[in-house]
Amino acid sequence: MYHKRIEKFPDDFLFGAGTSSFQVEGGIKEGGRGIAVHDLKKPKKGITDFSVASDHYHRFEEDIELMKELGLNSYRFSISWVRILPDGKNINKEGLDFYNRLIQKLTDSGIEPIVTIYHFEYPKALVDKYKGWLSRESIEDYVNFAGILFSNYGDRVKYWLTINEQDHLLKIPERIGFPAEMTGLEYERNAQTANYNMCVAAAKVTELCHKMIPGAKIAPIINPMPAIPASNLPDDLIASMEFNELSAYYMLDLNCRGKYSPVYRKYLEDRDIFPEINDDDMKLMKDNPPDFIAVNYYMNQTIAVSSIKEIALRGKEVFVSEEVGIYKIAKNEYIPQTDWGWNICPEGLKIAIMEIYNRYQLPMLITENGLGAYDKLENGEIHDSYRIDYISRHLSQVKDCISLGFPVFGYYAWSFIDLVSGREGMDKRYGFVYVNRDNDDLKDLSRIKKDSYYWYKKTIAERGQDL
Ligand code: BGP
Repeated sequence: MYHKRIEKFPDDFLFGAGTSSFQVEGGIKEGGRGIAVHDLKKPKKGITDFSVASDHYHRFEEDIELMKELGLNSYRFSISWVRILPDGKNINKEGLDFYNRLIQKLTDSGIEPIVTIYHFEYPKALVDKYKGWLSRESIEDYVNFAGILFSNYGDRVKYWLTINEQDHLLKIPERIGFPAEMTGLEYERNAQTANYNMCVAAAKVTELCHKMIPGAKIAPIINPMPAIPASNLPDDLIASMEFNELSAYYMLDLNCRGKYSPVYRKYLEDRDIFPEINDDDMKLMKDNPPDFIAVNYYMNQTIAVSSIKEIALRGKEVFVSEEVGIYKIAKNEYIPQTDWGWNICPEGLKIAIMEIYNRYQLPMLITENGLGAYDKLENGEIHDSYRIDYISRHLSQVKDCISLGFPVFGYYAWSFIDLVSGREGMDKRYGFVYVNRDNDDLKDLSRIKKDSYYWYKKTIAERGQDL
């Protein structure tokens, strides 16, 4: 619909950027930190591990100065579970102090901290003890961890995020501590048990947050890839709707309504992977909905119906090209892709915002959005016009949504500074600030502002007037 647009973003709009602890901090053997499950994963050949990352653990003060200069009014980061509770049970004071200093520096700099409680970093000790999320004991340990954060930082942190992309997390075995050999039916059943336990844990933490921190707001984080039907065949539209249900909304239905949606329930029943659930847990979820929804958006998908008529298991890949009997991913001539084959479709962000609001009627924060690219350092400069183009077009869609009346109250580019990409190491960079290192050579780890840094600074100062 053609419509009138706001001239600038509202005064209280949060212009932010984000990171996660294991991707940015490094110092994994320092400060009494324990071992997280993914610390043990052998990186792909030629790709770095997380041991030094961007060295934020030692340079956070310098990094916050750069945030301040950029004009960020909010910063999203995660707290490493194993810095706070190295063995999953006992508090490590050094870990508490580290985040205390970080949060203090942020608030002193006028930057609103927004904390992800659990971003892909699970204590190995809890996997060894009771198989992590497969056991109900995991719920209490997560609640205990969150309670420690609320009591130590709740005076300064008012926005909390429960679990980063639970929908994707369950497809990356090493991040939840499932052995790599676990496959097939066993994997799928266990993933559903872990999913259920995480939903119960998130509901308990939502309840606790509201009890412990007056006025605090808390949300789950979803990574939707809103589907466009591959053709005008009605079955492609149905397959697109089912794709959205099975890849994203199944989780929000549990978080926001305490319900398994019909399509998701049937999917689980037909494959004999429906987890054991109980009425008290479902009531707990229903009674403790989030205050808002956090959306990580990178790409959309184009979906066609899968013509194979059979009930099949999905497997543990994050991106499957076909869910047999349901949908398959199709090409779309209108949508370009990144160097890593991720679709670039800013309109997809608008579709996600409209769909999520229409379904849940909750305010939204865009907590991740950005472009992974091979940046080149040339004569001390990084000319990343492709990133400026990507972010400005996505932010423009957010402006459009706000103009239409959708309650989006902040945008966090991924990422503030270069960090170690989950699967691609330092090759795939996302930051406004370049970190002078590569996979094999730590160089001097110095910070260099990219062209996109200056562009975002101007955009924030003008409150998005040019978008
Ligand atoms: C999101 C994660 C981030 C980040 C981002 C980019 O799913 O929440 O932690 O990794 O994706 O992904 P990648 O580094 O694989 O390009």
